Amino acid sequence: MGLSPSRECERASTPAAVRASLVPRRGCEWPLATVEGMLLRRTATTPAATLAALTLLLTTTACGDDESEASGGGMDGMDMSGMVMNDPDATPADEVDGDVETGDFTVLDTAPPGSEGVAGQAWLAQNDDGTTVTIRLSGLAPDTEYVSHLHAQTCEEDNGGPHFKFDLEGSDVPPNEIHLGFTSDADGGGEATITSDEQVADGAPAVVVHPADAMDNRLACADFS
Ligand SMILES: [Cu+2]
Repeated sequence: MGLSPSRECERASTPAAVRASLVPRRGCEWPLATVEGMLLRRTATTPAATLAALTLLLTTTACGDDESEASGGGMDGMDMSGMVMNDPDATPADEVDGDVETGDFTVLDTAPPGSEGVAGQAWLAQNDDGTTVTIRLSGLAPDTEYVSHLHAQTCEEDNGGPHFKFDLEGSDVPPNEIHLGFTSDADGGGEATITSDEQVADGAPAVVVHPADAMDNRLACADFS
């Protein structure tokens, strides 16, 4: 566990491929210690060559080839298109007067190494005013951006499946989807609330949290019930 880049990434992440490529690849993140070990073993050539390879490696970024998680991180509480993903002035879902469902976050098998301590809760509230979603987490990396979406399947079904959409044929950004974004505090805690003036009804059984810089990485999931 912990080492599960895609097959394409595995090929591209061999030391030879890393050294051969001058183009930083998205989609290929190995724990640095592992790659460093491979490089040191296999390139007992010159310290300078090893250093150059490691420097190149450090410029590569985390996985990003999953079409379903195309929207990026961006500023705290916003996605890249400037959509608001956190409304600190909204009444949190657990305090909304209406039909409130809740669930506990479970760390997914796709989470990055070091995520074992992530925990938290999510709430989905619906009433005549629409939908409110609140998430609260702990055990995250400190001072790090995270993005979360309502998903259309349960955590057990394909780690939440695709994003929930009000209009299945519509866009993959708010307001057609419900996104939440936040930056964790220095202690690894984080919270976000977002509202929609439409009800999701029973179309959004789960919420999934992703690191904002690796949106295809599903870190934690909570089922509403
Ligand atoms: Cu998601």
